[in-house]
Amino acid sequence: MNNKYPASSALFEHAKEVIPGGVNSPVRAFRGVGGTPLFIKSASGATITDADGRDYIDYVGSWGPMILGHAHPQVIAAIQQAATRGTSYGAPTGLEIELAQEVIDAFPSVEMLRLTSSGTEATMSALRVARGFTGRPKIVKFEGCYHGHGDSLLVRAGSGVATLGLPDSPGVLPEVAQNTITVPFNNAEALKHVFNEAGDQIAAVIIEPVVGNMGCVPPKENYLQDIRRITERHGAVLIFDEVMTGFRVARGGAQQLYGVKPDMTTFGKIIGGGLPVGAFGGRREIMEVVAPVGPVYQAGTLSGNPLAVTAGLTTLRMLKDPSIYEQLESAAARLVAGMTEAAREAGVATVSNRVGSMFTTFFTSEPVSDWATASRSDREAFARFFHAMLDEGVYLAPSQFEAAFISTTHSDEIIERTIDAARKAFAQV
Ligand code: HOZ
Repeated sequence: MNNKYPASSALFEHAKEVIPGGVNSPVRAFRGVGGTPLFIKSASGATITDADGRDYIDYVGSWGPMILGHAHPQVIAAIQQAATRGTSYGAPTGLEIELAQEVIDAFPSVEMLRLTSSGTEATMSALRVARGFTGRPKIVKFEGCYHGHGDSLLVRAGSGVATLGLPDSPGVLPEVAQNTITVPFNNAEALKHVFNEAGDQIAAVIIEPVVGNMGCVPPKENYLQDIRRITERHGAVLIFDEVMTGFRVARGGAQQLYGVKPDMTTFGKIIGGGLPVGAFGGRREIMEVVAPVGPVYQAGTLSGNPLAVTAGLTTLRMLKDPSIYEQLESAAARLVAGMTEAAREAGVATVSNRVGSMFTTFFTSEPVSDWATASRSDREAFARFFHAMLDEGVYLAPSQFEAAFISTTHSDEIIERTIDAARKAFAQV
């Protein structure tokens, strides 16, 4: 029993009896930092409340979706209204067209979109489509990037896989894994080399254009442009996984920010407004291989679920106000500057990477640009910082290899409180 968090601790003990590891997704288990995961009772704005009744400033934001803060009144009202009309039909609705249109309008590279219920389904399906379209077997992913838990993608993956230090997952057949080639992020030469060796076998390159899953790692200047050129030259499908970055780093995602047009894009998180929605889309010619137009099968009972689509649509429409992205940018910049200063004052070596309202403070003194550099961070120092922040009422992702997210409800006052908390927490590292 953890006396600091008696209610969470009791729930965790019970959960472990009936749910593997007590959690329904490994990243929640605090394995990277030790201790008892907080069980959450409610959330509102930038605050989450745990089972012991304690409030925390939340920088997890459900791992990205809650860009407008928790329980936004407009989103909640829309969901409540939608629920009175029934919660699932297993038949098409006009709402799905509206959501697809919002995404297409924001992402010029996307001409058609198929909705799923999660980001994992979206990336898995996008790869199948790319293979069906090109008739090639292999895919390329980047070390430390994470694209959900589809078999071909659990190879040198980031997020929970990196946090737990797992080798490539048992249960993934070697013949599946051997069709996944991995290369270091931010190294165009390594990708060129792979294409020179096996270019005519490669169906797709899938990338988080701004990585969130080894912590936040931005692309180097012209890196995404280089990848675009290489894939184009070899006729491989370029897939931007914008599950995290879509509508986050800019309305039009990382592809808008860096001016690169992929062939396909995957979505999740924000497009569901906190309910389960994913999507994959891209050039019409590619998307028309998807059943029932084409032969590549992909399906889902709850795909395009009316409640989830309503939450997403309401969120995307509210995000049309460009001042929102300015506000997020300045809040995040202020927070990261404040934390950097606090670390410096405490004599703790940190490097912070930030793109818009997502960021990670790495406990290292070298620039972090790929998995090799991210993985050299001092995870024990991170764990001490994490728990000290928790004591100060700030909830960060419980791993060095995750991004923090800011919402529109992270006011100036909340940012200042977080910087004060960081000052005290760095002193204990
Ligand atoms: N991409 C999220 C973590 N980096 C997913 C959350 C989860 O795995 O539960």
